[in-house]
Amino acid sequence: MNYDETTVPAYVLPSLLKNVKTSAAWERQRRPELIELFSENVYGRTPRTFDSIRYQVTNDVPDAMEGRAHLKEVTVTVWNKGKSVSIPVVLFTPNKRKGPAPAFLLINNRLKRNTDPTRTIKSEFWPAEMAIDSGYAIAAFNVNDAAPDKKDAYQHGVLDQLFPEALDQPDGMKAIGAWAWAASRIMDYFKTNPDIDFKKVAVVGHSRGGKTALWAGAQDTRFAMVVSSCSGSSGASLARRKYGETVSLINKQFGYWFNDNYKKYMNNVEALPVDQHMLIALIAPRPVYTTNAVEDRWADPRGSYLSLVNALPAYQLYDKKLTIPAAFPAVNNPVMQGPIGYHFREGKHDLNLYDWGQVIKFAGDRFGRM
Ligand code: GTR
Repeated sequence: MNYDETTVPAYVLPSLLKNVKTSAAWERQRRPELIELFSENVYGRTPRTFDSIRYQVTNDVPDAMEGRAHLKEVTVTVWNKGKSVSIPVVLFTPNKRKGPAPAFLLINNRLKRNTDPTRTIKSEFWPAEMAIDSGYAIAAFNVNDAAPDKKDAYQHGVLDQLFPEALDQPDGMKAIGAWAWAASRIMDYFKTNPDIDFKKVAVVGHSRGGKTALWAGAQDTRFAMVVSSCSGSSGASLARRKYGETVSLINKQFGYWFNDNYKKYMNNVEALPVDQHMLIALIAPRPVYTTNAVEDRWADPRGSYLSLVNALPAYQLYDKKLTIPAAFPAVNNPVMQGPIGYHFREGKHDLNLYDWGQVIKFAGDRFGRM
């Protein structure tokens, strides 16, 4: 595996804009083309329809966190062709607020204890108190409830119950597709909850969850912001650099996250019609914040910053003057320029209080402070 910058190959990224020169043409033509290319070659196609959806509040505590927050545990159940899948959601909304609250939705790829509704366990991975005290609602669902994060069991959930055809098709979605699809169903629920400012929902994820947050935000423009922590290969980092985790390595270990077509590029990444800067560009003009950590070379921090640099032309269709520094930022020195945010922090592969602190600052400047 390559951790040596001097052996990164010379590479040419596929053209982001092609001939597109305006935001209108981007939205009409290039954006759908790119979603199609990522669906076909990387994450799989996301089913457009299902039969019905239902939201059931299973626990309602108006005075959680010593009265500072309203806790709701909600089960989102989706039906298709007579079968169903239920995804539990934990949601805290701040009691002190002027109107509906902006919200963070974490795609939780770790244990449920990280999103403990009783707050007996407090985790930096989902610092609910910090969000609430900053005026944000904070929610989470666990990826395993949509598609178990295991090579031999990922089918059992959204895929085998609701969309079994996806399992047989080379461009059918697999685990990441199912997780992103689930994030959009939580968004469906948010729309029915008057305590949440539906126009100010940020989807957040770490690592495999960070890859998923990007893909969810790329497709579903209802997400007003995307936060992707240490997402690395097939997330925020450029595949063609072949630094750290490559397309080949990730498909060997985690092939079930991606569609079958992606395997064609394991030893031929140059032929992949997309690279990850295009995934970032699909979020334009909405704010995106990505992070990396010094001790996480596996996720190719530099390659992830280069994705932002190379996504910039799409953002500039909306704001000609927007720039970000060309040089890779120094450690613990966040970049926040218009809709683009990034930091490279000390420490390991994680989503922690430092990350959330920067993200809350970034969101405050863009969503307005509470
Ligand atoms: C690693 C994997 C990464 C990343 C990480 C995680 O083992 O190689 O792509 O997704 O897991 O999700 O923590």
